[in-house]
Amino acid sequence: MGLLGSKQPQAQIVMLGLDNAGKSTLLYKLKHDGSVTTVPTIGFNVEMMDAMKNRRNIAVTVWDVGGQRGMREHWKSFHHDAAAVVFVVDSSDLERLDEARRELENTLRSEQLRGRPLVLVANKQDVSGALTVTEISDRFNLRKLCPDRGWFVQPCSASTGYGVEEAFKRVVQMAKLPSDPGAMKDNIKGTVHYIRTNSRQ
Ligand SMILES: Nc1nc2c(ncn2[C@@H]2O[C@H](COP(=O)(O)OP(=O)(O)OP(=O)(O)O)[C@@H](O)[C@H]2O)c(=O)[nH]1
Ligand SMILES: [Mg+2]
Repeated sequence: MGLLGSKQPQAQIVMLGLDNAGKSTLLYKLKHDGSVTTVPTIGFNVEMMDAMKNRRNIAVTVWDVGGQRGMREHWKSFHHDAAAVVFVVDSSDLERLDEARRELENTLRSEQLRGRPLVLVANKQDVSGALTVTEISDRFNLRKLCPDRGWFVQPCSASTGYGVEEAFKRVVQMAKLPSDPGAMKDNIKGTVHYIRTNSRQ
């Protein structure tokens, strides 16, 4: 049966992070299991994949959005309907960790992403001197940053493939599908908030 005619659940995953973090490399490693030469993403890449969640086959759409400074104002256009957020960090780029943290903080402030789980991918673990998962969690202060959403930090090397499948499985496992009670509650809350805010104007 084709996708349109089926009741197959869908999950939209939005993948964000600074330029050069390794998002596109990760996407294509996951999709094609090959090494690819990437160029900085202007706009976005999108891929669809099948996955299992709660013993059901689901269709996952992964949006890989360019991370250059000029692209970041467009990130919010991809928040709508996201079942989970993947934020990719270059764990070896110590100079830009604060910049990455600030962008993650901005992203998580989004009303549309309220309650959506976060998988922070600590990428480039193959580079010597890369921060460990514990160091990344501390530097991003994730415990404080994510009081009201599930979060997980996945060590990864998009180049070698280390942690790539695990990252995807984790995202799928944590993603909130529209049929999840938690997601429904968040949707309802979001809608009520929207109506209240707009009826005051
Ligand atoms: N050593 C190493 N290099 C990586 C890894 N992942 C990505 N890279 C390299 O990092 C550079 C940037 O990778 P991209 O995947 O294009 O980065 P991006 O996050 O998509 O960047 P934008 O599209 O500009 O947002 C490329 O030269 C990749 O080969 C990794 O795990 N280890
Ligand atoms: Mg890219």
